[in-house]
Amino acid sequence: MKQALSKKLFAEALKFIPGGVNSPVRAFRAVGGQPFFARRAKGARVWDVDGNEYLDYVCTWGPAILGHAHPKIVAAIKAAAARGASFGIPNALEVTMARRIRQWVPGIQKVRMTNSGTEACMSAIRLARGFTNRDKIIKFDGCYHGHADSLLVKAGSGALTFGSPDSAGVPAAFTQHTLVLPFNDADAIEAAFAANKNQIAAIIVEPVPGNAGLYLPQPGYLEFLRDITAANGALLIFDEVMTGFRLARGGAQERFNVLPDLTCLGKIIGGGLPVGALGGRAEIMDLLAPLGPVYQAGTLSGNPIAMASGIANLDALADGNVYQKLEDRGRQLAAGMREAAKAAKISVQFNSCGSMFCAYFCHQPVHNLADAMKSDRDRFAKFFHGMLAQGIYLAPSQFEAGFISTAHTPADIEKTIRVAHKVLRRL
Ligand code: HOZ
Repeated sequence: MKQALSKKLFAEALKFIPGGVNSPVRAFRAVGGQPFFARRAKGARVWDVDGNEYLDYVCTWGPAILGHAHPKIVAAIKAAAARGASFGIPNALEVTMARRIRQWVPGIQKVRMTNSGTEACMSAIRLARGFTNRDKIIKFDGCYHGHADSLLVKAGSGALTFGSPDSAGVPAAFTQHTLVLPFNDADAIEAAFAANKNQIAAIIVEPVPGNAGLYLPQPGYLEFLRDITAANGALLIFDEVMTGFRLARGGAQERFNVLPDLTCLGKIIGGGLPVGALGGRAEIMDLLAPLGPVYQAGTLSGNPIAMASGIANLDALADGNVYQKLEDRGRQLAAGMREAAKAAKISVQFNSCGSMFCAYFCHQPVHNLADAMKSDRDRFAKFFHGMLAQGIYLAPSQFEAGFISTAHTPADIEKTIRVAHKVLRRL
């Protein structure tokens, strides 16, 4: 595999960009080696600057649910750009987007667009505190809700990958109201509510945590979170930045039939452009400025190119077959990978939910962060590089989820499984 141009670019990047990357996980530090530099992507494939081709299971960390450079999205972006890149004035596409989100996401009556998932989660916390007049929030260790100060506590994704789940630069005073609990542990939640009566504003949770790998809620757990928040006058916030429009048209809340009070969205609703959104019950959302006292704003929020791209992405998801296809591919991959691990006599916990997945190298099932930490990360790194060398690109960290798009064909998945058989046998 040729790497000369990627190596040269990375050496240059290191001179001008911290760590050579604009988001930590991309630096490959968790798996060793150096990142490749992308030149272009189409469908389920990415090509690097040296001409190598990869079957892509990162899918730009989730947004590319239709694969890369989908013609309808490309056309929508071009047309919107020609009309003007940004107005800072209300535009009709914002209304179309808001209507579409409301139609499909059952917990959302009103929605405010942001520029990223980080902004959406940050604003959701402020809004929950403003609505309840309470300060404390509960989050789960290993869940990642972007990099706002009060949420960067025992966080997943890059923070976990690089061993700084509690980031430097966050004053203790900013996180003193953040209670961190283990996922899938009902007793811990009950104890927290008992010890903090009338003080907890909200629970924020990724309903299917995808930033410490991927693990699923135990049956009844999301319903339990719904009930206990309602019983205690607290809000339930679903961070569906990854799962929104992916695990079902209406996200994890549709899939598991549990309605949160507030929902954070991102990724898919921008069709690959920077975007986020915060939505929920109208009486809560109407506390946002200019109607209410909770401030939230953004020059590029509702940006017309991002809206056009996102609407084109959502339009394509309206086709009834899309989600069945994603489920089928997800099941095919999971069955094949489990079979490959068995044949290689290696203990792999292959967790999957629809078109999201993660392989942990450990003996016991993974239901929370403590279980995920038992995975053999050296083995994961070898697996990652073995797959990459054969043209299969997985997320370069144990603590990230994999994504499948509608552009991945059964033959692509079959090829991935064939490669995994080989790679796992050599571990
Ligand atoms: N935190 C992102 C995934 N969970 C990584 C984003 C990126 O590096 O592009």
